[in-house]
Amino acid sequence: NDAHELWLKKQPAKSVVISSNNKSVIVNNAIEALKNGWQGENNARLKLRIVKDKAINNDGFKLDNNQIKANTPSGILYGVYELLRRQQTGENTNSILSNPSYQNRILNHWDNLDGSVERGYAGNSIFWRGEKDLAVTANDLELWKQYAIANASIGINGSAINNVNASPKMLSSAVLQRVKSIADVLRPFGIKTYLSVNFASPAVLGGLKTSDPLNADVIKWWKAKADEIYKLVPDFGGFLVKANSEGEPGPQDFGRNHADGANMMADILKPYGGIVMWRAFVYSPSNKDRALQAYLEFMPFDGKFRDNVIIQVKNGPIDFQPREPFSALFGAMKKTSVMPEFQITQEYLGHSNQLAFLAPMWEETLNSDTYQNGEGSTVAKVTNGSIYNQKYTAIAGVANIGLDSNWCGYNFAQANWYAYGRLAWNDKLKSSQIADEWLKLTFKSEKENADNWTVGFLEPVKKMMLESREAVVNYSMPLGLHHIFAAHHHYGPGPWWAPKNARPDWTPPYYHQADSTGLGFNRTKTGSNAVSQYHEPLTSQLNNAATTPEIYLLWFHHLSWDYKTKSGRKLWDELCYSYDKGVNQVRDFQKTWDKIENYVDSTSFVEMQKLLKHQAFDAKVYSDACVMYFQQFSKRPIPFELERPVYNIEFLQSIDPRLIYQEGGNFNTSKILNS
Ligand code: BDP
Repeated sequence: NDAHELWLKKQPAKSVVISSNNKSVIVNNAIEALKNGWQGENNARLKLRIVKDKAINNDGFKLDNNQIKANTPSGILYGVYELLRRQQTGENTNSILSNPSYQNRILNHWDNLDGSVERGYAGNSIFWRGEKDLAVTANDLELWKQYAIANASIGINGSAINNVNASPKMLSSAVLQRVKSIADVLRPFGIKTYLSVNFASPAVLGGLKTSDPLNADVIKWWKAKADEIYKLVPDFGGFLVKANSEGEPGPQDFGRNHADGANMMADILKPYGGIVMWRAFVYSPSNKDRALQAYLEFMPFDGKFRDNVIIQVKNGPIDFQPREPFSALFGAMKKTSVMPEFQITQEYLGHSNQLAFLAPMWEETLNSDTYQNGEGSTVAKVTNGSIYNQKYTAIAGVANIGLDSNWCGYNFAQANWYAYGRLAWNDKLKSSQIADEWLKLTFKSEKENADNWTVGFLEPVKKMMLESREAVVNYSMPLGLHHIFAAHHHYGPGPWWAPKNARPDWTPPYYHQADSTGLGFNRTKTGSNAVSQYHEPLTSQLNNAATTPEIYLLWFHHLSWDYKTKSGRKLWDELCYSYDKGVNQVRDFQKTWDKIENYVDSTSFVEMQKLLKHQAFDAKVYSDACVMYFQQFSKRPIPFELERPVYNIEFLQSIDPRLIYQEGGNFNTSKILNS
């Protein structure tokens, strides 16, 4: 099992005779994929046909009796990969019509020009090595090609290739040459290139006095820049913009608003067919509840954006926590295109040291009912164009990809890249099906006896994957808790962290509100009233603890330690039970994995065994830290039937949780802080 091959393991291919009515580079790449991977009947005849079929949308396709039909070359490419996947996983290959849920299925790379990756846990950037090292090497070209193939195989058709915290230098002519080279490699696989842009580029890079979006010179500057880009990259996708957020510049610096800023860019990109993805990730310390702010700041502009602007909204109102309710902006902006942003990289879910299969999280968000256009107005439907009339539809995932030989930091993290692409293509897919596919593509080899493999490997490992994100929630932030991670690096527990001069909305006590009376953030009508941003019946449901789904309980309510939860246990006890459950889930994962040793190569086996051991350590650290910290407020005993804490809270407060674990399960004592 060569992890670098991802889910595209080389199999000995049978021979196939292909006829095609199209000779584009994309179709040629599709033909090459077929020749390398055909698992059907030997010497089969396969037809690839570009047609005009009204049942097929965008880059969708039909698969029937050894024939693939599509309206576009990309559609043929996706049809081919669907066929190859079905051959490998043993699914039927006839009478299939498949249309993408979203037109633009984009990866956001938080890659910096210097080669580092913000929140990246898989090595440095595959795109950048520094502004002095822009020359394109043969290795670069080969790696980008492999990246493009992997994306095409799961339907991803866009890459924003630099960090949303964008350096103005990204738009320099020298850097744009490299952007062109990247785009030239991605294009033959149906992938458009996008750039994150810094709003202050006209001043910082262009030397203008201002970056005011209504200033004529500024507009001229952006226009010239767009011309330059489109000469190099004729199918350039557009701009991704983080403006007036976490210190990034934006239109508000010049007394303008989000619509002024986004529309200026949209007007410039329009003649080229480009789009602007304008992020709604905004919050400032002055407001009383961070969860309210994106909604408050963006709702007044609903209907004010050009049709080639899409507001890019993170799945939850705060920030990619292990669990959040959906952002209230979904469905509420009825006259504006809105796209979901998911995070594939595990910033808040254990980096690349913990197993967390994220499809269940995204499925949960996509299936959440916003009720904004009646029952059934799920997040998926209010963003994919099936309810509102959006000219463009899109979805973004913050990539977990780097230079590590396995691309993603650990083997199973590849499943998250895979899952994101599959869900972006088909937002109705079930996590279980995605896990099933990925496991078969990644681990199943010819020699396995199918029955044994299914019972001995596939089923238990799939179960482990499907439970893994919930386990992280349980041992870190159960019952709607959020943002109680350690500061800065966001790894491990930090519920106590609140230095005097820290921004309050960056400190965990702001979010958990633990005190002698109870725990949780009151976002009901008697609190910050975030519940009012949701549509009925959600407002009423969430306003009442008894009707709030327990997974969101402490997100919306500050409840007494004795509050009776659905299990019949008091809140304090339930909290302890949740943490304990998370720890035990990971220990069960270890047992599951140890049993499957005979089904995988030893490298994969040992890697995962080590990872789960590390995760078990981390889970216990998280659980002990939170239980003991909250116990200082609850002043109640840990239910006697549960395992006791094993670490001291003073110790846990003194360590950097990223550095304390040493391979094999020893403490790295040199990394104990204050010692
Ligand atoms: C937060 C990350 C930060 C990103 C920011 C964003 O901690 O590194 O820059 O989101 O999405 O989750 O802009």
